[in-house]
Amino acid sequence: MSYPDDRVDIDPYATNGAKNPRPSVSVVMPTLDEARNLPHVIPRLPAWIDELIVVDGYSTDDTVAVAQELFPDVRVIYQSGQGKGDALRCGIEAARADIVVTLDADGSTAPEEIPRFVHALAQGADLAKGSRYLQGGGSDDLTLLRRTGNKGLTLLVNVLFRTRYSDLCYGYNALWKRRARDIDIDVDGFEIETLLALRAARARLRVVEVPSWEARRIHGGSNLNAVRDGWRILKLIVCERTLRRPASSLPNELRQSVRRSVAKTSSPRSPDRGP
Ligand SMILES: Nc1nc2c(ncn2[C@@H]2O[C@H](COP(=O)(O)OP(=O)(O)O)[C@@H](O)[C@H]2O)c(=O)[nH]1
Ligand SMILES: [Mg+2]
Repeated sequence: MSYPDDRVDIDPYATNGAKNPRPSVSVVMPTLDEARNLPHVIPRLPAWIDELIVVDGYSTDDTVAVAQELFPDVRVIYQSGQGKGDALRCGIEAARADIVVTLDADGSTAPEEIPRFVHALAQGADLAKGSRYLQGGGSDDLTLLRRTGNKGLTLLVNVLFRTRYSDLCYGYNALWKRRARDIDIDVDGFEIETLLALRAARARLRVVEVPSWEARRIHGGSNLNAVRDGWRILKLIVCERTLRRPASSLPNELRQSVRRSVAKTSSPRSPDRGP
């Protein structure tokens, strides 16, 4: 598959003309104390995106002010709950464009790769899933523990769900906004990426993996805890497999109790925690 030249700021639809009207693109960026990283990310966004949504988790630094200074048209929303999954749910719900791209704010996911994701969707995919294990992808940010855990969980999912994912737990993804209903995000934490992959498989969506290079976070430390969040992901996989149907089709009460049991192990960082 060929991709538009990532290093040039081009609109992947520019050549389509009036025949294929260009779908609009929202970039959803969850932020938690990323003020020092945003200057390394926001200026690199392609000029042709239609919307930048920063979903802030009540940062204690100047994240919101820095985002507004760097991108005056930014839509800032504050997440209603806690955790990255909750932030992405709020951001995807708020997105007004046809396509939603999820991008980290810490400098680890490259804005220059956005055309690859958009291109994959334009070519017919429902979900474009970043992979650090395809040729052209890789990571400077994976510890041995995270690499091993991700490999094991990916294998487990491929066996249980008959999928062929190469990289389960990676936060760089894009989907058509109209497909968000099939995914129905109902997890709060870092298991969000796994949920996207599992629900997409179960809804028989067309998933295309896109090679992606994960850089090291520029400033600060990760909010992810490999053991705690790995456990949450494992519980989610078992839960999705044993229920055998989307949790969204279950009666509301049962669905809430499943959500509670998945979320029980720990709660993500509370909004009033210090830096
Ligand atoms: N709004 C919000 N963003 C979060 C939360 N946790 C992490 N993020 C953001 O999600 C992205 C990925 O988080 P990070 O801590 O780097 O996790 P890692 O990339 O898996 O190591 C970054 O942009 C974070 O600022 C949260 O609870 N709320
Ligand atoms: Mg990161």
